Formats: sequence, structure tokens, C-alpha cells
Amino acid sequence: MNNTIQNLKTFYRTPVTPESFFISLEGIEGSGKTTQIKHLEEILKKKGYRVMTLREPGGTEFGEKLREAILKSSMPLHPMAECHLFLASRAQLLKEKILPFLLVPKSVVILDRYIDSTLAYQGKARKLGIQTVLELHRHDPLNLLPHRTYFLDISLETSHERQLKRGQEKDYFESEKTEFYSNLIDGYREMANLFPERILKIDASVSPEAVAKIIDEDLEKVLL
Ligand code: Z5A
Repeated sequence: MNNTIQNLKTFYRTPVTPESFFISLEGIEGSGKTTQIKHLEEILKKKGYRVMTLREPGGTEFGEKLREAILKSSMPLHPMAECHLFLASRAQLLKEKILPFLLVPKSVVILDRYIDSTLAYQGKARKLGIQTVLELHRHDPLNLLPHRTYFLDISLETSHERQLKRGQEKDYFESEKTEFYSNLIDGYREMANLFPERILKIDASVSPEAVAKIIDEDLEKVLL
């Protein structure tokens, strides 16, 4: 990883509110984010936390409109246009939901996809460059990093198998070619190496219960 990217890491901040916690989940389609989020919500509520679960793109009225515009787009967008749509959704979500909720004592925000999705999808798979995407996140409010990110790592084969089982219609990204997906997986793995103090890479090819156990054990260590 070059020095410029390492230097860019200094522009980021994590929330400093006592007792509040910000978690994101990352991974390719079918990696089990939604499945683990349900588990996380349950255990955090049992521990007495107020929990707000959100997804990206989306989570606000404006963000949901952008989600529809991107994922239902019938024409290929320029990667920079695509990237800015995700950032617009994110900035609004931070302003309307994430930042106010993190001020509530003993609160946890759980976010289904965040900055690492943009780094992996637009930075790596769409080839905008990791450095370019990091630079776009230098400014407030986009420079807020989660306390913890669970990266659910699966192979492309496992992702395909799980999608076949679900039998859903393909959306904007799901029609992409194998090269896009192998770059995407590389991008996520690169992010886990770039931010080892924040991102926990988990082998998510195992059962949902086994993945949940790893997350539970980690939470015991990282929660205040
Ligand atoms: N995107 C982007 O390009 N840039 C950005 O900055 C952002 C997003 C923020 C949003 O998709 C798209 O936007 C996404 C990236 C892009 N690209 N795509 N496609 P989305 O929100 O609609 O979809 P998703 O995030 O990919 O969700 P998903 O496909 O539903 O995946 P998931 O939530 O990780 O998986 P799941 O629903 O929990 O599980 C999938 C299936 O596998 C389900 O049947 C489960 O029962 C099963 N499952 C889950 N875990 C396991 C285990 N451990 N073993 C066996 N089976 C399992």
C-alpha cells in the first residue's frame, strides 16, 4: 500500500460519544450481512443497547430514491456518477440518522454497507482507484468511520450458490462479469489489510451460527 493512501487514513475520525457504538457490515452479495444483522440486533438489545439498523444506499427518504435510481438503472452509469450517488445517500444518512442517534447514550448504529462498499465496488471493481475514493471521503460528514466493521468474506462460487437458492431477479450489479467480482473481492481484502484495527475479516462460508459466534466473541472485546 503506498504512502499517500496511508497518509489519507489520518483524515478519518470515529465517533467519540461515550457509550455509543457504530458497526458496519460488509461483503459481496449473499455474504450473510442481513442474516448477521438480525442476530446483532437481538444480542445488542438484550445487552440493553438502543439499536438503529440502516442500509446503504438508502435509509432516508432521499437515499431510498437514490437507491431506486441506481439499482433499477437500465443504463450503465459513469463510475464517477455512480460513486457520487452513493456518497450523496451517505451524507444525508449521516446528517439525518447516524450522527443524531450516536448522541443517544448506550446506542448502537448497525449499518448494512458503508465506506468499504464504495472503496471495493467503485474504487476497485469500477477502477476509480482506492485513493480517489478515500479522497472523496476526506470531508465532513463523510470522514466518519465505524468503530467496528465485520467483513463477511465468501468466494464468488458461494455467492452464486446462495443467490441461485434465493432465485431473485438480477439487479444493476448482479449482471456484472466475473472480472468485476474478483476485483471486488480483492478490493474488500485490501481494505481489511489497510484498516486492520477497524475491520474484522470473517470466513463467512461456514454456517450462520458459526459466523455469529465469531461476531459475539469480538463484541465482548470491543463494546465498552
Ligand atoms: N453498493 C456500491 O456499489 N457502492 C456503495 O457505496 C454501496 C453499495 C453502499 C446494494 O445491494 C448494492 O449497492 C450492492 C453494492 C452496491 N451490490 N449489489 N448487488 P443490496 O443492498 O440490494 O444487496 P446486498 O447488500 O448485496 O444484500 P444481499 O444480496 O441480500 O446479501 P446479504 O445481506 O449479505 O446476504 P443475506 O440476505 O444475509 O443472505 C443471502 C442468502 O444466503 C440468504 O438466503 C441466507 O439465508 C443465506 N445465508 C446467509 N448466511 C449464510 C451462511 N453462513 N451459510 C449459508 N447460507 C447463508
